[in-house]
Amino acid sequence: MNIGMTLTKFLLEEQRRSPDSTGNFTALFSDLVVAAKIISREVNRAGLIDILGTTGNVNVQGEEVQKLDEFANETLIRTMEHGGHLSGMASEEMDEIIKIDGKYPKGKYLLLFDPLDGSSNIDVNVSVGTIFSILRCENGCDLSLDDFLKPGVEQVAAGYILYGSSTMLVYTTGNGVHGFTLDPSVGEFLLSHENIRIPEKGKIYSINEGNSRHWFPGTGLYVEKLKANEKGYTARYVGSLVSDFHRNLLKGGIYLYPSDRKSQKGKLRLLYEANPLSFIVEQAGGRSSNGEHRILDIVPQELHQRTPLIIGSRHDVEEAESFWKLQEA
Ligand code: AHM
Ligand code: MG
Repeated sequence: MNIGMTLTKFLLEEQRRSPDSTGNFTALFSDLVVAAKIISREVNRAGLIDILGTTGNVNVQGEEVQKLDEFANETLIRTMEHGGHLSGMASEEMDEIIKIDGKYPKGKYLLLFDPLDGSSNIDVNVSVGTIFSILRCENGCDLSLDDFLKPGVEQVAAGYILYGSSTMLVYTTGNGVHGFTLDPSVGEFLLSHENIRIPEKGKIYSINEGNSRHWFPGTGLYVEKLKANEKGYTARYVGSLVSDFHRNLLKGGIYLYPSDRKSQKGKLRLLYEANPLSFIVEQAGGRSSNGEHRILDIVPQELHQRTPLIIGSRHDVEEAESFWKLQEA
């Protein structure tokens, strides 16, 4: 382990390797780290302060908004709007895009995020996370919805913060995947997982089997095949995508949230969940698909678009895809 390598230092070194870099991106990341630390602090005090439970509101996805969801959303917006590095943001919790208006200077990037993924786990002390995706802002930053509707291949960075047994930040800028662990005693993210590679094949599968009565045939056949495998797959499903993804990234495995008869378009959001995690998994040597197409090639039609997601170790995802031709509506 590279003792004392903070995230800021690591980013500066990356910046120095790219001669055209202006430092804007590093500064944007520093703001993001501040937001992550604030959210982490609040998540860690949940139960001690009045932050558990619902706000009584329903979000654009039709889901109940948790107080911590709202706190994380507000923290990200308030921390990121000042810096002058962004022209706009989009959040899973907000109906519309957020434009940086006259109050603060505009920058050349767009930030898209799921402020607190795994909402159903908040009240029961199970790991949750923040997922983010960064796009370059074209058109001189005269912002419109279309600037956000870019395929995942156009992301310049993506990552997540996992509020687990420790708080970790994992990210990619297209030069591999790196993980940092928050050391609460020094208040810094320190390099703990350099150049993460996902095993080519895993032994873990993660899917909500409670939905099996709604599944299309291919999903059921695939899961049965895993169970019959003599080498023995094991099921692990936290129900927080970030946690399930992170475990499978480190240990190898596959996560599936397919479309089914109940959710014809899948459940997860393309721009806030599937794209950033797909960028990471590919950078780590893994694969990601909606069953028919590479996730990163999908051209979004709407901000809150949902997608089926099959993501993880390369061989496992390829095998799952071979079952998808058996799906039927
Ligand atoms: P959220 O962003 O509102 O928390 O929803 C996404 C979550 C994922 O974290 C998780 O993998 C999935 O939804 C679980 O869904 P289900 O409870 O249907 O299995
Ligand atoms: Mg989510």
